[in-house]
Amino acid sequence: MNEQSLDRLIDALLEGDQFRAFAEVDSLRNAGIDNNQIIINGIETAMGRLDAKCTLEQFNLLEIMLVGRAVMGVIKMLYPESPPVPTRETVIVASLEGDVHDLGKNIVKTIMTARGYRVIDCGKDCPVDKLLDTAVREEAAIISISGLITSVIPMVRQVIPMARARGLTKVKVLAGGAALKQASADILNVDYVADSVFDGIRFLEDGPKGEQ
Ligand code: B12
Repeated sequence: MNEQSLDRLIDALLEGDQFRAFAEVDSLRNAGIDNNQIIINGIETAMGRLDAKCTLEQFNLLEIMLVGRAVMGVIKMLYPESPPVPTRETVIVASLEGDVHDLGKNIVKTIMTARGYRVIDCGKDCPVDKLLDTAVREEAAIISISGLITSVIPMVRQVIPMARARGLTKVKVLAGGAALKQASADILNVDYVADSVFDGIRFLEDGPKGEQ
């Protein structure tokens, strides 16, 4: 892997410099680095480093928003095509009530759509009731919850029992995002906790790790 250009992409993202980030993505792709690596080793690493700027003591909203814009610009550059006609199941994506982080959710939406899923976005700060109403109405096979703050964990635990009570007997519930991926599927009471969007898709298509 071309560590130097990945570092340059990370710097450009952290400076919120969208155009420099695009140029770095171009050179990474010319060097044969694929989209998965750019997202996991570039974008996620950059956002991990942004961590320090997201505390109560040091919090610069404008700076963080510019970084977010640069990240979503890069995602659009990596997945430019208009959505294909869906060929796979319906997935509902959301960040739950109290959680306004949506960059990860938006990446999940873009990549699952590009993969052929029919994706319905319930947005951020979404109450579990609204999530499940949408899942029933849209006949969803999968619910993808993105969680960046730990306070949503009790809500995540309620999703499967509440879904079953509404007759969604087969819906699969996936969890991901920085706060949720530190917990196990048992603790979160979900079917699978994904390390990345690619890991989540692998679970949906190949089953639990080790099963093929
Ligand atoms: C950017 C950011 C913000 C931005 C969000 C902008 C936006 N539109 O999303 C803003 C400035 C708004 C923000 C606000 C706050 N934030 Co903030 N934020 C972050 C930061 C720096 C990066 C998060 C991010 O976007 N990561 C990048 C994405 C791409 O990664 P990701 O979500 O993990 O997604 C990838 C995978 O995990 C996966 N994935 C994600 N979801 C899912 C779901 C499924 C199903 C699957 C399969 C895969 C998957 O796909 C992605 C690509 O692979 C984190 C630090 C960190 N290390 O995470 C803090 C962080 C999440 N924030 C935090 C806090 C405390 C806050 C605030 C409360 C700040 C404050 N002090 O007031 C507020 C309000 C929060 C609220 N009520 O929701 C804490 C949370 C602590 C905790 N554990 O509870 C963190 C960890 C920072 C910290 N160390 O304190 N924040």
